[in-house]
Amino acid sequence: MNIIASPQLPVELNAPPGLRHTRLIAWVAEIAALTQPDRIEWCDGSEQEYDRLCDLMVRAGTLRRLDPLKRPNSYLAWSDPSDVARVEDRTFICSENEEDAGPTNNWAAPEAMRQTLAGLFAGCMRGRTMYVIPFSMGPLGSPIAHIGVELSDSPYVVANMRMMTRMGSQVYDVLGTDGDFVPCVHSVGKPLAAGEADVAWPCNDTKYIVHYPQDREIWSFGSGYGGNALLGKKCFALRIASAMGREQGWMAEHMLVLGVTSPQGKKMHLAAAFPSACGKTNFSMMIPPQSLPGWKITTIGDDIAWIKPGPDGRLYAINPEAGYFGVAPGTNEKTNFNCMASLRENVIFTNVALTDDGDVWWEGMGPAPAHCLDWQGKDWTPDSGRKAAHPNARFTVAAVQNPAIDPEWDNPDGVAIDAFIFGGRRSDTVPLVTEARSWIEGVYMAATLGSETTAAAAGAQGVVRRDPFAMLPFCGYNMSSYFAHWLELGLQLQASGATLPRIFCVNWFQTDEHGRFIWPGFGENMRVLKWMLQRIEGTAQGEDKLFGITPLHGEISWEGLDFDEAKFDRITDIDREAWRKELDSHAELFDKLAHRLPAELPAFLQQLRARLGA
Ligand code: TSX
Ligand code: MN
Repeated sequence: MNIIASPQLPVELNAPPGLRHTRLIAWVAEIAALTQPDRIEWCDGSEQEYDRLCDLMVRAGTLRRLDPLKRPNSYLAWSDPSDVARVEDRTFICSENEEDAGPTNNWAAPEAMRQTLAGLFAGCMRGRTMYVIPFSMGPLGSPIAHIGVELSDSPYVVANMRMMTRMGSQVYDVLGTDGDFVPCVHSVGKPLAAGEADVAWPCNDTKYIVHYPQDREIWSFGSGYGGNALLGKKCFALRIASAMGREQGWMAEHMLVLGVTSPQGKKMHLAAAFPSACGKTNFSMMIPPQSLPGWKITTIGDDIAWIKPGPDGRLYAINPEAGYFGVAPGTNEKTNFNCMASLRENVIFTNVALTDDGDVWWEGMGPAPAHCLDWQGKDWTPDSGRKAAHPNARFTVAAVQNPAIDPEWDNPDGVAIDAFIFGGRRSDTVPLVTEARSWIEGVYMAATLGSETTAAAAGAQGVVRRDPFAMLPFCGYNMSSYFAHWLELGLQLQASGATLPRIFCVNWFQTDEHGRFIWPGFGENMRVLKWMLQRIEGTAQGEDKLFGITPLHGEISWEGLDFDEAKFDRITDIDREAWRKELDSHAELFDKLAHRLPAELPAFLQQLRARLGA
C-alpha cells in the first residue's frame, strides 16, 4: 500500500515496494489524478522490460522488427507524417519575467500556461498506461549529474529513454527519500475512449513543449517525436540545465566532447559546438587518416556537454546522455564508419525506409535498393521522385556500441577540457581555423556563430543564420545573459589563476567558384586538430589576423594529402570586403540582443571595425 491516497485516483499507484521518496510518489499520484491513465507502470530499466515493451509496440504496429540476421534486435518506427521534428514555434520558456526568456525564445506567462496545460492534460492518458521513467543525466551519482523523472504515456519514449539515459531502479537509490529531480510530464495527447482502437503513432495537432526554468519543470503535449518527447535531452539537458548552470556556476552546452591522443600517448579533450547539418556526430567519431599514424580520436559525447569547474579551477565535462539519437540520412561507412559500426544491432530506427529483405535504408547510406517501403510505408523505387527516408530520420543506439567510445566517457568526474571549438557551415568569409587570442575574443566568436541553411532545413538555401554557441533553440533563458554568464565564469576562473580552455573557430565548408568544397573535411580534419594541440602545447606559432590566429601553411601536416599552398591561403585568408559585411551582420545580431548584452561584445566589434578600417 502507498502512503498517499487520492480520492480522484481511479488507478492503483503501484509504487515499487522499496521506494520511500514521498514527494515523488505524491507527484505521480497528482499527475495520474489529472491525466487519468488506465494503468501506472514504474519502469525498472531492465532488458526484460525493454523487450516486453518492444513486443507490445510490434503488436500495436508502432514498431516493425527488422531481420534478425541483418539487423539483430532492432526495430523500425514510422511516425505520423505530421510529427517528424522538434517544434520550435510550439516551444515555450515560462519564466516569471518575459525579459528572462529574452528575444530568442517564445515566452508565455507561467500561470496562464499552467491553466492551458491543466486543460490539455485533464484525462489525456485515458485508455493508456502512464510509465514512470526515472533517469540520470550523467553517470549515476556523479557530482556533475542530475536526476529527472518523466511520466509518459508512450512506450516508444520508454524504450528510447532506456538507451539515451541511465534509466531504471538504480535512480531511486540515488534519489533516496528526498533527492532532487526534474519532473517531466509527457503525453502524446490522444486519449482512447473505451474500446477505441489505437493508431500506430498517436499524437495531437495541438503541441506544447513547455519549460519552467525557475521551478525546473517540463511539460510536453501532443508529440511523440525526438526532442519533443525524450525530455532528458534538449528540454532538460539543455534548456532547464542551462538555467540551472547560470544559477549554480556551471555550463550546459550543445557540444560534442572528444578525446585526441597523440602518437606519443598524450591525450587532450575538446568540446565542440556546431549548429545542425555540420556533421557533429561525424566529428565526434572521426577516424584520423592513415597518413597521420598513431593519432586516435575517442568519443565522450556527440551532442551535449555539462561542464563544471573542478577543484583545480579547470573545466570538467561529462556527457549527460548515454546514447546517440542521430540523423541517419548522409551517414555511411565513409562519412562515419564508427557510427555505422554502432548501428549493427540493438537499434531503434525512426522514419528510415524498410528494404524488401527486412533491413533499413536511407539516402546517402549506399546504393539505393530497387524497391523498398518509404518512411510512410509506401512503395518506393529510385525513380519515384521522392525521398525514401525522411530527411530528419533518426537512429537511437546506446553509446557503448561505438567502437571509438572513450574509456573515460562514463567517468563521474568528467574529463578536463583543453579547448572549445565553435564551427559553422559557411561557403565563404570564415577561415578554416582561427584561435581566439583571449577569452573575450573567443566568446565573441561563439556569440556571432553563423551557419548557412541547407536543403534539409526549411526556407531559402545559402542564407547565414546566426546561431550563438549553437544554442539558439536550446538556451533556457535570455541569450544575452547567457553571453554574460560565459564571460563571467571564464574571467572569474582566469582571475583565480586557473588555466582556461583555448577557444577555436572552424569552418570545413568553404566552396570554390564551382560550388565545390575546398577542404576535404571528415578524417582530414585531424590535421586541424593536430595544429590546435600544438598551439596548446606552445609548439605552433601561427599568424595574427584580423580575427584570431591562423596556422602558417608549414605548421599543418600535409603528408598523404594533395592540398597546395594556394588552396590553403584561399581558405585561411581574410577577405576584408567580406568581413566588413560580416561585421555589419554581427551588429544586426547585437541590436536584436541589445537588452542585457554584455558591453564587451559591442566593444570588441568596434575594435574589429577599427582594425579593418572603415
Ligand atoms: O560531417 C562532416 N564533416 C565533419 C566530419 C568529421 N560533413 C558532413 C556534413 C553534413 C552533415 C562534411 N561535409 C565535412 C566534414 O568535415 N566536410 C564536408 C564537405 C565535403 C563534402 C564532400 C567531400 C568533401 C567535403 N568530398 C567528397 O564528396 C569526395
Ligand atoms: Mn543537437
